Amino acid sequence: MIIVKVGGSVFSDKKGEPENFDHETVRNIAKEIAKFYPRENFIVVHGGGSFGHPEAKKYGIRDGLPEDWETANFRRIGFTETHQAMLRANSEFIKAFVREGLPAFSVSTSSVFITENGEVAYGDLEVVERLLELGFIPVLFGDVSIDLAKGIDILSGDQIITYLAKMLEPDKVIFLMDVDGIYDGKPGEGGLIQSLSRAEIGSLLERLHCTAAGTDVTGGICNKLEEAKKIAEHSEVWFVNGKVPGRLSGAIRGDGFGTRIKG
Ligand code: IP8
Repeated sequence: MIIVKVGGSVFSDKKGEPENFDHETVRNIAKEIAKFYPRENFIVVHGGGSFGHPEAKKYGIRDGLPEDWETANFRRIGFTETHQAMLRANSEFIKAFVREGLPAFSVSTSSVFITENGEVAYGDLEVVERLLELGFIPVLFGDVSIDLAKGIDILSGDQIITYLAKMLEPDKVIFLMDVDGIYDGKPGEGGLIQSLSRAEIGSLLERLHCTAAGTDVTGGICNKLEEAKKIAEHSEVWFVNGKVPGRLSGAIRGDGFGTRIKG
């Protein structure tokens, strides 16, 4: 089984118009998965990109539900609006996959996971596992979440991946990004790392100045590497460019261009 994470910046321009969607890229991703399905089972998780994040920010979802009824209700409306925005992105994914003959089935993250301060506290994977057994491709997404500490919060696609990988132990986890993989420095400055062992991640994090406080100078890569370190305990991890046709296929086959992390 292979888990594919489609980063928000792969299918959407975060700095562009709200809810812009790169149909061509997602069609290509679906076509590549269709070359391997049903020999391989897949779970797909996508991020927000230009979907969901503007609403989450506008309504202050990460600040949770306060005592004050008016503010709390403003946030409750925002919780719904943010989820609906993510459903619109998800719907485009499902349509693109179905067009390629892939039985992609939408699974709302907020109906499966409960968080505590934004971290997964509880996840019920029964439906996801049954869908896989029945030959479906479950498609989850970064979403709002019911939160034990704050009332409501956001659960990012990357955290969903870590949880799914821990529980389901897939053969591979493939992160699709808008760059060619992990660089030893900022993309364009440091060289692309094509192969990395789990043990080498710690020193790379230091070289990239990823601090314990999570300061991230390289565009989310510190967090991704931290997650990859956990996942690589049981699965092979790939970081490849999701905008370049063929790269996903290469990672699925195991001879692709990008960064491969082995345990
Ligand atoms: O792009 C965020 O998911 P991410 C989802 O994976 C929302 O961090 C609701 C903003």
